[in-house]
Amino acid sequence: MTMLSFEKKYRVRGGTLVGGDLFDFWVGPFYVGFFGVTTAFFSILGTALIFYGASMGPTWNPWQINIAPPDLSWGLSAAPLAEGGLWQAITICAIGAFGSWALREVEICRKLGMGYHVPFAFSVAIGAYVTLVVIRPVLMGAWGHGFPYGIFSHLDWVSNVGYQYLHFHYNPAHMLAVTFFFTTTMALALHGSLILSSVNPKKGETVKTPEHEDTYFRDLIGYSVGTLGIHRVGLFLALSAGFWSAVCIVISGPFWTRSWTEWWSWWLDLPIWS
Ligand code: UQ2
Repeated sequence: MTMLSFEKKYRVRGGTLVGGDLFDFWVGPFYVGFFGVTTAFFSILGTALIFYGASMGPTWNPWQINIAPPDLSWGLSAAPLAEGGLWQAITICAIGAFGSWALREVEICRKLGMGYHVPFAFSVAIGAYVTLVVIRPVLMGAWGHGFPYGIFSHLDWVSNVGYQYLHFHYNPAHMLAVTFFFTTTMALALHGSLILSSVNPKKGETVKTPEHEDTYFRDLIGYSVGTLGIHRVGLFLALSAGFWSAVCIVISGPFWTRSWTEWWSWWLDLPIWS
């Protein structure tokens, strides 16, 4: 089916979660929907608030602009705009925009009769962000535990929080997260290179079949996970990276306050050594 006749077939009303037919239309290539409107609302408002926050600060240098969360002394209350309230409003806008985007993805899945894998995957990323700026700060009793919005300032935050636990690389959930990030890049490198090696031949050569891809890995390591399987592996690896990232930061503070190197003393404390 050509793209144009396919579009005619699927660009029909229905599948919306809220609003019925109200926003059930396209603008150029983009589906709008109720959540397209809320995405635009939250992202425009949030971006405007970031510019407002930057205008109150000492610099327009994009690397140095910083919008900080409230001081810890504000606890979990609403702070004045200039004292972290902007950070709170921007966080609400960010969650509103990310959530709206995910729900717009769901509506598009429903229109097309597809699975919800893409919005599910995006939700894991949203979950990691929400863990950083809502769940962990709430568990620790202050919005001031959220990370600041700024290129260098958020890097400083990561470094400082890491050193608070002496050696963050000893955090077992951090170890899992890092391992999944690296394995994700390896799997994508294997998959991307394998696909290009078979379906992007040089001039005059023919495109190879999936059997070539299977056989390549059977010859090399005695096993092929398969053309569908590699995408399952890839999704699992990528979602695991995000999931364990969220776990590794949410346990730091709420469930473990000392050095992460010290956590491993459970091993030395095993009764079998005595
Ligand atoms: C594969 C396959 C693909 C692939 C890749 C493999 C034909 C086009 C990359 C090889 C992958 C394996 C053996 C599993 C890797 C596992 C981890 C945890 C990295 O067999 O089928 O499809 O792209």
